[in-house]
Amino acid sequence: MEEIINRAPQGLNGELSVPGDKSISHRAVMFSSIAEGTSEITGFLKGDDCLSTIRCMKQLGVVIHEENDKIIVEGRGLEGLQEPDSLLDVGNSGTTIRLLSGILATRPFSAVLAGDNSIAKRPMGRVTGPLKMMNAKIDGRDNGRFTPLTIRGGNLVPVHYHSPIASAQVKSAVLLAGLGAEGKTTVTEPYRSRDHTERMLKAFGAKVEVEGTNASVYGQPELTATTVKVPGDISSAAFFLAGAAITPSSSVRLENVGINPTRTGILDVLEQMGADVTIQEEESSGNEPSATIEIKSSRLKGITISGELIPRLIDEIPAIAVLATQAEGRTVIKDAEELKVKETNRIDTMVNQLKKLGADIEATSDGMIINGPSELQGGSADSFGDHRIGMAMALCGLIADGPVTVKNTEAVAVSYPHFFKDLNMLING
Ligand code: SPQ
Repeated sequence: MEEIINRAPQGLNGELSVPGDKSISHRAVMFSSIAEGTSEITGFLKGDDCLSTIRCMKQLGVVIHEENDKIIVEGRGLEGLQEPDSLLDVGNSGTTIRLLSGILATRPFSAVLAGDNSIAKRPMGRVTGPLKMMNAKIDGRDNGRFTPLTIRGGNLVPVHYHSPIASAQVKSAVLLAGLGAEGKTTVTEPYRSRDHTERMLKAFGAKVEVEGTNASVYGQPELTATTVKVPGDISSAAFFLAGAAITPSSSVRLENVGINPTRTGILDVLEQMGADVTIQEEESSGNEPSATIEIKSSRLKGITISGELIPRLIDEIPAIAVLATQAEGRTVIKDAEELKVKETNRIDTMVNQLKKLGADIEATSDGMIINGPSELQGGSADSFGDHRIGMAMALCGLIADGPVTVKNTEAVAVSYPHFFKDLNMLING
């Protein structure tokens, strides 16, 4: 599939609720499955990745169905999961395979996990390494570093794992495995990564402690069913925030956007670049805060983005790269090597794609340098099967001097199935 995006002379205008948060939706289904009793999930993201999680949990014997827009999960408790009789296919979803590996490490049966071509290239040793330290038996290509993974778990010992990277998937896999070990399991990270696992495990009744960059769980808790309200995904909202900021005459209002502080780096960046943003926090319901965010187009200036900010906006960097092409001066993104191991190498992909449309952008060993503002040209771009690249490149069409054709747009269904419909709605104001 391909989409053609034309210049938007009237800007982006209107209001919108973006779909549910992907990270929270995955966790809601997994944690409901390993809790006792029936949980209800509202606002669940029906994107391809989260549907992969539902499919895998069903293969493990969990009954999951939809009722009036709610996802109902009949939890079996951790011990109630069953050995799957076929391969667990995670599709394109890194979160599914890495978090599920942590859960499966607790179970004394065998399961095989694999996904698509992109998953086959993504590093799994970061998760299988610490899980093996906990006693799980894991094999896979290159000694368990790549898919397909075979996991036989049980009899785990707790660990204090010092992760070399700030990764919520690594942290979550180890903490979930820690649920099956007797005693306290701790993960220490160089910087704090998104904390949805810690917040949600608490809501299901686990004993969780967080102190600075340490997160701990106590093993063998009784997890009890609950209700999860999933807010809108700030990573999806980021495309409209960036689009409105760079397209003259824009004014967009986004409702019910999750503003968990471990995810709001994009808001810090917009503010530092001088964007016209208003954030009105909503009354809290559940464990995750949300807000209405309004943004208008404005003059932007280049900034440096690095250090602890990076894990708080890692998935927004494709959108930020587009934003930076329209900011006055130099934007430097560093400490972002992790971008190389996402659905694509997001440093190389964004740099090559934006260069083709006339941006002044260079890749560095750990990020990119963008000089702006530059007049983008119409032309063709490709998602290369990466949802965030497809959506970021679509934004270029809004301001380029000719239409931008984005190829392989079916990938956006991973996190935002009706992205182009919503984008067109705002273009037509
Ligand atoms: O699930 P997947 O494929 O890894 O998705 C991505 C994305 O862009 O949607 C990354 F490619 O988000 C990750 C994110 O980068 C989702 C996530 C989570 O839900 O825990 C954590 C981040 O990854 P990591 O490797 O830093 O833990």
